[in-house]
Amino acid sequence: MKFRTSILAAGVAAAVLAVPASAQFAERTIRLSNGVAQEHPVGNGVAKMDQCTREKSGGKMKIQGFWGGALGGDLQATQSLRSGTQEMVITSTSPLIGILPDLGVFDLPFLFANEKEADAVLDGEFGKYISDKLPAVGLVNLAYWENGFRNLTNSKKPVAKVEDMPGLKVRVMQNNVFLDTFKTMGANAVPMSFGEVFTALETKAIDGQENPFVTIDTSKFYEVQKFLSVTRHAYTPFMVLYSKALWDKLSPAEQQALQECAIVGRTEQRRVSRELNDRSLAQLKAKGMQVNEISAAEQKRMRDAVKPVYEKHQATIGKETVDRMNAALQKIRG
Ligand code: KDG
Repeated sequence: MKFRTSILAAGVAAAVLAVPASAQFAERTIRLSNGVAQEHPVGNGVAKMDQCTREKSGGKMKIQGFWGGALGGDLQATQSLRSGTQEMVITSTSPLIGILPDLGVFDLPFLFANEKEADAVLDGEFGKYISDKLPAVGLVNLAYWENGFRNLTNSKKPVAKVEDMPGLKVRVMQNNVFLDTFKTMGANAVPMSFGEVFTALETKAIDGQENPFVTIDTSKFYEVQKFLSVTRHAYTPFMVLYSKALWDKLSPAEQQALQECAIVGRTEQRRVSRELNDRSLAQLKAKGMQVNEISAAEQKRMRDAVKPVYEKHQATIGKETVDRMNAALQKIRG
């Protein structure tokens, strides 16, 4: 009996292998949206991922990018995935906390000290722990890419210490942790989708916003912002999300190709993001922005000021998720 089973298994394996790779792939154009401009490093990552899927599928599987929120903001596009009307979105985790509250852990102020820590947590057990929660809400996370460390810009004054925050109307992502972080520092925090930010800054409906240098540069916020304070107050990941409903209709070969190519895209996107980070800062200075660092002493005072945000949001994020994040960071820091 055992002999016959192994013969059967070998037969199935041979049959699968006998199917030419191109036959395991259907002709597909996968619609992928993002809220930033194509010039952002996300564009480099998507180009690499598209090249990879075309190679693996014999040209049958293509990725078509839609930029600048053309298919809706992060939350709206993600809801399209959940309803099965769009295949992919690359989105910040922050606007999705209404779908999965655990994602709020990434918004806790001053959580990561550097990119090395962020990569280790996101690409390790903790990142998988969060990704494993997503199929239940209709999403599949193929990889974490880099949005990056966030810095404050505004049109009114330099911000060198926490006492400089009161009086500033600052746009934040639609997320209660960010809202509380900036309220706790004394700013008037205004939640708003990314697509509305430039016009709101231009019309002075808001004084400031906060994003990584690369986003400030590629979204041309320097045209409507005078002051840039290097606060590095949070590190935001991107998630490369696929609609679970549409994912389940893919062949194992198509799923494997997309999974592998999202990782290939991640390597490229993070590389370009970190390469551009310094160049974007230089570009922002050249475009006339007045840039100030925050001294270590003043950064510590900001950290101390926002500690209550951790206590306040542990319950909504989930104690297990916060404990697992803290354990992951302690393991990395030794
Ligand atoms: O899709 C990415 C953007 O829409 C957005 O997430 C960028 O960090 C961002 C923000 O401030 O909304």
